[in-house]
This record gives sequence, C-alpha cells and structure tokens, in this order.
Amino acid sequence: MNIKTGQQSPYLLLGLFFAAVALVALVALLVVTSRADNSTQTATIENSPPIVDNLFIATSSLGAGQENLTLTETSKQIFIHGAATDPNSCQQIDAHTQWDVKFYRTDLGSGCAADPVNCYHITEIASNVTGCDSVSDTNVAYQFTENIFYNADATDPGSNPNNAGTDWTARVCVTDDAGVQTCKVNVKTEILTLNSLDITPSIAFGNLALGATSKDATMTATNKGNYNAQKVKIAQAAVWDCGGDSTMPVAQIRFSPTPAFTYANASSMKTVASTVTGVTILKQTVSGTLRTEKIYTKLQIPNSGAFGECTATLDFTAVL
Ligand SMILES: [Ca+2]
Ligand SMILES: [Ca+2]
Ligand SMILES: [Ca+2]
Repeated sequence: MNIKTGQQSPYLLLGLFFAAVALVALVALLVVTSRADNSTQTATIENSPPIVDNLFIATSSLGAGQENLTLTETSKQIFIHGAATDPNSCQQIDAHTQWDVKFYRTDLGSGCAADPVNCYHITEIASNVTGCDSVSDTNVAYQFTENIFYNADATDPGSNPNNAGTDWTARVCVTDDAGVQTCKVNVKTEILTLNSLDITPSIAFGNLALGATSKDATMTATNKGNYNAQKVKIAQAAVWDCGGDSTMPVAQIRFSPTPAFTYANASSMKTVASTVTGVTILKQTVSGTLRTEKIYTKLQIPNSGAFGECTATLDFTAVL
C-alpha cells in the first residue's frame, strides 16, 4: 500500500491562495478608507479701538462732574473718573501704563510742558483702572487724582492774568494692546479766581515807655491765590486790651509799605478795613518761589492813662 503524507490536493492549495489574496486586498481597502486627514482653518479677529465712554471732573471720589473749580490756599484734589470699553476685551486696556491723563489750560493744548500753573501731567498707578473681570468683560472703570495748586491759572471773567477766554481741559487717552489710542476730553471746566493771603502770625513790639514810638514791625504778606495783583486791606476791630480797665486806642498803630517810615505821616489803623496803599502782591508763577510784600507798622504808646501787657488782633483781607 502506497501511503502519501504531507501532500495536499492542488485545489485546496489554490483555494487557500485566493483566500489569502482576498484577505490582503480587504485589509488594504480598509487601510485606504480609514486613513485620517485634517484641514487647518484660520481667521484673524480685527482689533476694535477702545472707547472712553465718559469723563467727569469731580472734587470727591467718583463725585458728580462739575463746571467750576474753586481752589484752596494749599492744594485742591480733583478726581478725573469715568468708564471705558474695549469691544475685544477689557484685558486690552486694563494696565495703568496704557493710560495717559492730563489737565491743562485749554488754549495751551495737550502738548504743554508740565507746570503747576497751567498744565498737569497726571501720574497713573495700577489702582486707577479697575473692574476688568474676565476676557469676556469689555468694560473698565478709571479714576485718576491730582492736586491742583492755589496758583493754577483762573479762567473766569475778571481773572488776572486775563484768561477768561479759555478754560481747563481734562484729557483721558487709552491705548489698547494693539496700539490703537482713543482720547476723550471734558466739555468745559473753569478754575475760579482765588483771592487769598497769608500774613505773619504775630508781632511783638516789646517794652515801651509812655509816649514812646516803637521801631518798625515787619509783616510779610504772601499771595496764596491765583490773582496777579492782590491788594491788602487791614483793620483792627477792637481796642488794645492791656488788662484791668487799661486799653489803648486802635489808632495808636500806623502802617506803611515803606520801611523806617515817619509815624506822623503814616496811615492810622481803623476799625473798618482800609487798603494798604502801595502794596500789590504778584501771583506765584515759579514753583517754590512765593510772591510776598512787606507791610511795616509802628506803635505809639499814649502819653498817659495806660498800663499793663497789651494785646490786639489785626484783620487782613485780600482784595482784588
Ligand atoms: Ca481693542
Ligand atoms: Ca468690567
Ligand atoms: Ca473761561
């Protein structure tokens, strides 16, 4: 008997061959049809400029806007505040370094050099810009403060120097992250004339005999306002109080703009205010350099009928 081992039918082999070919083709087809691909999409969001929505000049934090500013003898704090929007995101305008704020006499323009008399370049700090909460938030609040000095130019009718024809401008500019700047100015603000004076607080004539006339006492009057030709009125409302029943008349004091003046020729003090002729104090225009004038007084003690330590108060009024 002839037994063959390891031999297969040729039909079976052919069948296996075609089956293998079909499997390879199917796998290849699957690979071709399942291969991934992608398409990159691009778009650029155009920058929208920022908008300064509103601008108020106030004399208190977040206070109501006002047209007129009255200064004080020291300095007056102002608050420039409002809201701003960037339609892209508040994050494009929320850094204080992106803000530029000035307060200046309008006729000088925003390019003016910093000067307390007429042009303030306001320092911006981080806390000046608030309220940017997320990338989808578009709005911020701002508030900048500045101290306006007493000698800042008045712009009302009667101002000296005469600046009635102009006023003061607050200008707020913000630049977004794309470098686009938008500015807003207030409509109108006048600084009013400030008529104000500082006077030497006390005078000591020392010990004087009955009938004696003192040496000059010198008083310094300082212009602490913004009017360029300030005059001075002087009065002594009540007689000298020398203790007990002892008094001296108001008219024992005489005054003059000239040192070492002759008592007999000088103006007598009165209970009603009278102008010190010859004293006109200019306005301070250079920072740190006060403008002053001297007023000289002499006291003559009555020949009799008075004794004691005497005191009296002089009243000064600044007048235009
Ligand atoms: Ca923008
Ligand atoms: Ca906001
Ligand atoms: Ca004006």
